[in-house]
Amino acid sequence: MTPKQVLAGALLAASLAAAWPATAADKASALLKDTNGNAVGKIELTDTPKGVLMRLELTGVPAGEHAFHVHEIGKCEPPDFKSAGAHFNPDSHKHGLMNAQGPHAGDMPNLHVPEGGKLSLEVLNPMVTLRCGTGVA
Ligand SMILES: [Cu+2]
Ligand SMILES: [Zn+2]
Repeated sequence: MTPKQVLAGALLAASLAAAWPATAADKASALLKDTNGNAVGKIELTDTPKGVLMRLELTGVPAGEHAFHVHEIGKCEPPDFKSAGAHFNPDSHKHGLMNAQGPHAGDMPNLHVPEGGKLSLEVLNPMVTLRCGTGVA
């Protein structure tokens, strides 16, 4: 991954690191930081009957296209966030939403951050859940 991709991917991993302990309810949220420890927004996760709805508010993120994934380990250590591990992939699929043998459950559409570095968006990932012990097809 390029540094930019690592940034966005790690954003979610960071959020999950903070979110997992609070998953008794059907919501979780976290503040997001970049690799330098600067605050760059927040994410709110809501469990729905069809997957996890993610409301993302980014500020001060470099403009351009960023990959966005759920990673397998809820732990985000700078400077490279490799502690987050690979993409969440409990079913041993291949990477990519367009891959015939894919996708990873953690694969999601790329984020397109405009000039100014602010982005608000909601995305539903139908392949993950906040509930422990309940698989999602
Ligand atoms: Cu990633
Ligand atoms: Zn992947």
